[in-house]
Amino acid sequence: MDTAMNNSVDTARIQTLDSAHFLHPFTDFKDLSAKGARVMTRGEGIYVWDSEGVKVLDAMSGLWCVNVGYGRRELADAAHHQMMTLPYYNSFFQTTNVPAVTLAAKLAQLAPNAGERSFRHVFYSSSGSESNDSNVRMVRRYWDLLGEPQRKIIISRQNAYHGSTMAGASLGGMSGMHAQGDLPIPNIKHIGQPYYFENARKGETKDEFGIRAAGWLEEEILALGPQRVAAFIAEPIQGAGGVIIPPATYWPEIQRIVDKYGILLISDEVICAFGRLGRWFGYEYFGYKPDLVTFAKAVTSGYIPLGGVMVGDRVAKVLIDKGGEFNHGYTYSGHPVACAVALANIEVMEREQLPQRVRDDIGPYLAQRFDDIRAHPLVGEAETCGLVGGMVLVKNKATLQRFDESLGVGMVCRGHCFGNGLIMRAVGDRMIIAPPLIMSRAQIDEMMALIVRCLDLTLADVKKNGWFA
Ligand code: PXG
Repeated sequence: MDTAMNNSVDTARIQTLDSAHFLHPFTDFKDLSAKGARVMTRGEGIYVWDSEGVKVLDAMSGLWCVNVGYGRRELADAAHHQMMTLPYYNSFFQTTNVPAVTLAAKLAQLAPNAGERSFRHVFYSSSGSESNDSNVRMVRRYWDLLGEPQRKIIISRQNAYHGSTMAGASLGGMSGMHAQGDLPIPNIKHIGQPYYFENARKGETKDEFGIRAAGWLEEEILALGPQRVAAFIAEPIQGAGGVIIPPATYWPEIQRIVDKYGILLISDEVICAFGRLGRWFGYEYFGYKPDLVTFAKAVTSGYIPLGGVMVGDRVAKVLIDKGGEFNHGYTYSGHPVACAVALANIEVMEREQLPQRVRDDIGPYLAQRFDDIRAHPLVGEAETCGLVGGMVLVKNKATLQRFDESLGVGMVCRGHCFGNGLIMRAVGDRMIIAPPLIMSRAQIDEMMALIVRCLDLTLADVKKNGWFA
């Protein structure tokens, strides 16, 4: 407890108002009303404080976004300055603004040059979901303009997350989301995910499994008819799905398949871009070449909403040269304040060399510390990549038998994190982290000690309940 940080918010009053008026995303409203939401009031570095003065190490960077950490004056100053200069102007009617242009050029410069697959253009939105809606619009327009209007189907993967709008949720492979609202919309198909721990055959190596899992894309293309397939969309590493890191063979094989059939490749980098994997973009880490790149979240380190699509030359050329007016856009496409904050955020990342730090220093250090976690009796598998990590909790370490899902062991662990000053997420029985990129080694040690404590408490619970084999 760090009461010095209590900035005297009346917790009970805020909770009452919260339950009376605020419908939270992905929340059982009645359940939350009964419990009362935790009121977060302040952030500094890698820590946040709640209204009771409790200090919490935020190992999720808010929601995969606060990559430069909390309380960065440069970002606030950039917003203030831009708000006082030009808080808003649209970019619909033959006008533009300085931050939006400067950021577009900056993003083009950050993306590695890759011939026909270079990125010189950006289409802006305010979120990852909207950006993926824009992707669907651009992909369909691209094929229409090329005289192939029958190419309508976008292939995605089960347990992918691509947002929560109608198109975003449809592209995503979350069955719980599809079950509400008659989703997916037409012309979206899902193949299996490259999750070795769950989907590999007995005796199959990771490399063999990676090739087989990528092969599901080719099977689907052939089943649908290659001339009907417009694009494949995937996250470099599935984030919300539980930090599913594909085997090294997966992405090269995916690249071979999309190239063979000439279909577009969309890399949804809402989580993996801006240093998370030790590169500016996640596709650089895996070495593939997408045609469209979705970004959001850490482009502003979450300080203000901004998203967009980096449009590679292959698509941009067709939309620009053949397209005429593109009937799509948002009030806030190229919002000057959001773009100014993004520029300040990228400046911090460059100055502090955050992608390089993740690649050469704290990423490898986190990986090393995860080796200790792997030895924990409750942990069946634990893996990191850059500054994301996931571990699966198992009933029997020797046989890797999983817990019955209905027991909610991941939620038990998350409860202990909540009570012990750590934010770590549970996705089923996978515990996942994505901490701010500014972490010191000492702070990684501090986080790992908290993780071990929470795993120990969870182990004691499952033993007490007779769930452990
Ligand atoms: N694509 C990916 C890969 C994402 O992770 C989105 C698109 C949608 O972005 P917006 O800005 O519309 O939310 C995301 C968002 C979770 C969780 O539980 C993850 C996200 C959002 C909410 C919850 O891990 N990712």
